[in-house]
Amino acid sequence: MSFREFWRDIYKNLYTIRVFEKNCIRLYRQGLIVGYFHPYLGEEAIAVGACAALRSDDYIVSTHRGHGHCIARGGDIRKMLAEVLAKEAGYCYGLGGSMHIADVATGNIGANGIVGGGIPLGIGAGLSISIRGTEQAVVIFFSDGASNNGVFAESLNLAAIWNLPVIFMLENNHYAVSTPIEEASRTEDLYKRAEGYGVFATAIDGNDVKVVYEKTKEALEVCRSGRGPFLVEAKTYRQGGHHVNDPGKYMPREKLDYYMSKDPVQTGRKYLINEGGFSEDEVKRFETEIENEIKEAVEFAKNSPELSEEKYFNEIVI
Ligand SMILES: Cc1ncc(C[n+]2csc(CCOP(=O)(O)OP(=O)(O)O)c2C)c(N)n1
Ligand SMILES: [Mg+2]
Repeated sequence: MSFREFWRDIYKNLYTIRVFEKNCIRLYRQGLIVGYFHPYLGEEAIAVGACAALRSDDYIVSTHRGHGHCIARGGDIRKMLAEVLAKEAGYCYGLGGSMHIADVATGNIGANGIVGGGIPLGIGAGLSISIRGTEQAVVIFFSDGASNNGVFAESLNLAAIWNLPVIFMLENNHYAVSTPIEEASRTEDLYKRAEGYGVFATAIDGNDVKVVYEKTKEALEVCRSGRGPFLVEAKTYRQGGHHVNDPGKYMPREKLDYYMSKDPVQTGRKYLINEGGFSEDEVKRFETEIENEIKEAVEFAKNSPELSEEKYFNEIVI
């Protein structure tokens, strides 16, 4: 793959996530999305960088903030939007919504409404790989709040003693809802927790897609050679509140400004130009193409039917 193609794919995913989330926020405001909706705005580089390093037969485990992971792994935008809008054409016939999208075709074990609940699922996938003796790997995405859950410690230890090919991708966005990390942990450097379990660990700039890609590649080599697991703490920040109805007023302006100045999509855009050789005009055309693709998917989802009662009772419940 040429540099041009590589950066094209990377930017396509970064920009798709950005536009997807903004469209969904608009749909939510129009009253077309029910339930919770947790935007991935500001964290795009982690999903995109990590997934770009993976093989097609690897697995990922997602979270309640999961659209970015699903898109970066090659999920179907139409099926995602239909799911979010509770339509039959969605990943789960519209019965799961935003927080329950899984995609077997792309090795996406699934989003999860239970904070920390995905971590042991990733350990199970890692154990399965180890028993089958393949060179696959798993990336478990989770955030700082989940790392204060007991299941994180147990999972880390099991992965360590079983040498599982698992990357713990800790998306440290510094908040669990409105609780800042400094109130929930004595150290803000959460990667240090892994060292106590004998697990390789490091912290990186989670807003720089190139850094995330390169570190994930390195961690994957460790995992595939039987020396895993590996914990990567990707430092980042939400560009907004915890969910779509949270204005996030408690987030300090200067910290938000700092992370906004390191916007992951803008950073990726610079790489596309400087390393991918795209001209400004080409990028703009590319962005319009992506926007149109999402607009078309939104229309598809809006015009799709809801799950019928007949299908529900005759094919799904039974
Ligand atoms: C076991 C459990 N406890 C509490 C909640 C309510 N809840 C939903 S999201 C969230 C915060 C999670 O924070 P973090 O793991 O840092 O993820 P982030 O939202 O930052 O991506 C909480 C407490 C839940 N869904 N599951
Ligand atoms: Mg968090």
